[in-house]
Parts: sequence; C-alpha cells; structure tokens
Amino acid sequence: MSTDSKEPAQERQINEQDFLDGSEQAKSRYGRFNLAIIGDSGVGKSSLVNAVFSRDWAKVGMGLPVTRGVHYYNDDSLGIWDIEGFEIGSELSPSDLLKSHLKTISERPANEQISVVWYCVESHASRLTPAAIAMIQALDSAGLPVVLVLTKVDWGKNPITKSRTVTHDLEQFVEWLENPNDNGVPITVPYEKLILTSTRDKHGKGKGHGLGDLVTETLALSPEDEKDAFRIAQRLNLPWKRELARPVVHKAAAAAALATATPILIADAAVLAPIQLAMMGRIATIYDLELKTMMSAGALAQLGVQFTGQALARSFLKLIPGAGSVVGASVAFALTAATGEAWLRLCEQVHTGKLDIKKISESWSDYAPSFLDVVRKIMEQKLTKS
Ligand SMILES: Nc1nc2c(ncn2[C@@H]2O[C@H](COP(=O)(O)OP(=O)(O)OP(=O)(O)O)[C@@H](O)[C@H]2O)c(=O)[nH]1
Ligand SMILES: [Mg+2]
Repeated sequence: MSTDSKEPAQERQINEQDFLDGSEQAKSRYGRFNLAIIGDSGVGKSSLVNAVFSRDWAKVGMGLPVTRGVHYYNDDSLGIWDIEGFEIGSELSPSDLLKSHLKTISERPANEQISVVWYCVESHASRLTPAAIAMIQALDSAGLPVVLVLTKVDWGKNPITKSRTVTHDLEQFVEWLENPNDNGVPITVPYEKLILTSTRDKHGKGKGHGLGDLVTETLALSPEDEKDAFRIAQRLNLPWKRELARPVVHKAAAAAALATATPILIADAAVLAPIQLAMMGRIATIYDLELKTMMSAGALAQLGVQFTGQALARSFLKLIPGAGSVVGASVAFALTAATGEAWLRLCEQVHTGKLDIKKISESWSDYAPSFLDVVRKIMEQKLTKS
C-alpha cells in the first residue's frame, strides 16, 4: 500500500473525544469559583457581575431561588450567590437574616461554598447603616473575606493631572470608611478591601471604572486552591488566562516529544493528535469556551484535523531541511508548541468576541501555525539546549 492511500484512513483516527476529554479534565481540575454578592436592591449587583464575568444568565434561564432573597447562579467555572441585603417585613434583623442564609449555604455541596464576598453599597450614601455594619461583621465571623464595593461612582477628571476624581461627599465617605467611627468613637467594620467602581457613566453609557482593581483584589483574597478557578471565571484580565494556558502548551509539547523519542513516519503523525487535541480542549476550558455547544461535532473533528500534527506534519516537514520523512522529538515538540500557541490566539479572539466560532472553519487557516512558527520553535529549542 502506498503512503498516499494510507493517509485518509489515518485522518479518521482524529477523534474529537480527545478534545472533549481534555476539556472535561481541565474543568474538574480547576473547579468552580463561588462569589457572594450582597447589597440592597438596585445598588448595581447584577451590573457588576455582568461587567466582570459577562455571563448571560438571563438567557441561560438559571438563577435558582434557594430561599427567599437568595439566588444561586452557576455554570462550570462560576457560581454567584446573589443575596439581597434587606427584606421588607422580615421579623429577623438583616444580620440575623444573613446568618441564616449563610447557614443554608454552608449546608450545600462543597463546590458551592463561598470564597469571597462583594458587599455592595451605593457610593452616594454618606455612611454605612448599622445594619450594613452588622452584616459585614457577620460575614467576617463566618470567616469570609469581604470586599466592600462602592457602586455607581460618578468619576470626574482633574483638568490638570487628568487623574480621576470623585465628589467631595464621596471623599468624605471614603475617609469615614477608612476610619469608621460613631461621633468620634471608633467602630470595627471588618472588611478587607475598599474598591470604588462604576459599570457605566452617570448617563448610563460608556465603560466602567475600578473593575480591574476589583478583580485584582478578589484574586488576592481568594483561597490559594481557588485562584485558578477565578482566573478562568473572570473575563476582564486576559493575561491571567494566557499565564494558565502557556504551561498547558509546554506540557503537551513535552509529551509529544516523548511520544516520538523513537522517530515516527510522517504518515503516522496522527499519534500526536490525541495529545494536541487534549491540549486544545484544556485551553478552550481556560478561555471558558464551551466548544461542544458552540460547534457541531463534525466541525470540531474537522478543526482537529486541520489543527493537529498530521496535516501540519504533512505540509511542513517536507520543507524542513534535514527533517526527512520522519518526525523526531524536536519536530514533534515544535509542531505541538506552535499548534498550542496558534490555538491560544484563536481562543482569545473568540473569547473577546472578535471571532465568531461559527465562522471558524472559514478562518482557521488564518490562525493555524505557519511553517515559520514551527521552524522558530525548533530554533528556540536548539537555543535553549545549547
Ligand atoms: N449611573 C450608574 N448606574 C448604574 C451603575 N450600575 C448599575 N446602574 C443602574 O442601576 C440600576 C440597578 O442595577 P442592577 O445591576 O440591576 O442592580 P441590582 O443590585 O442587581 O438590583 P436588584 O437585582 O434589583 O437587587 C440599573 O438601572 C442600572 O442601569 C453604574 O455604575 N452607574
Ligand atoms: Mg440584580
């Protein structure tokens, strides 16, 4: 049998299941980040969640009312406890009501437990109400780190320095929050961080401010083993995702090198496909792309064929001087690393809404690694080795 007649049979070995398995493994490894967001009705809780996590919960139709005033929204990487700070007609004080909510939540499964709390107060208030202080104390007693978020800040601009400014009233409120007191007598408000935010300008338009600080501080306060889940769940900070994806690429490239420690024929380069597909699945999870629901199975498999080793090996290796008709460890490493980088770029484009996943099959070739990318990876390896 000639090599040519063998190739179509090889291509059928590409199995999108490897991709899906990689994606599922990454999901269970990174887990879910759970945030509780507490504040009076209308303070801007939902707007904050939309701005930081850009989830279309309404469309998904989720938001299970766990108990009155408490909703739980979740997908794989994110859980949001949306808790109303005040209930009209309740017999319990707001802090007792909150304590009972926290107890209800503590009895839920491990993957729903709160990591960080955003306690939201409108920035136009002049001080915290006693009820709000009691609630923050209750959260602290429950061992939960609280970010005190002032919402709907009307930013101004200093005409000379161009730095952002806030109103005099808000400056005074912040001063009070930094040294809370009751007519000069200090009181304890055990929040960890104070962040000033807006999700739009005062005309209800434009971009928000302070959200970058909000995600940075939330990450800092997250328990160590939940930080990666937060990096995945949030959608504001792209470099965090890249930092998570790079080691995945490197690990897959190393595995591909191991698989070709004894060089293989180009026609057999499909053995690299499972490694590369699993890598692609993991990266898709880091970018929170649910490709299974975004693409048909056929399109996914097609993408695998186009992106992974076999097609690349066939088209490139003939061009690499001295590579011959076999794939050795350094070429397998380079092919996989270049594939990973290309896929990462593509995922970024989809994640940021610049590329429509449905058009991927038309535009994949704009992203697939080029011959030069592969050669560059080979050169990089040689440089690091020497
Ligand atoms: N000016 C301004 N308006 C905002 C901002 N954030 C939210 N809003 C507006 O405030 C209103 C309430 O916002 P939501 O995000 O729905 O508030 P919420 O706390 O989720 O409200 P409930 O779910 O009813 O408790 C909406 O009309 C928003 O458009 C902001 O940063 N600036
Ligand atoms: Mg809301």
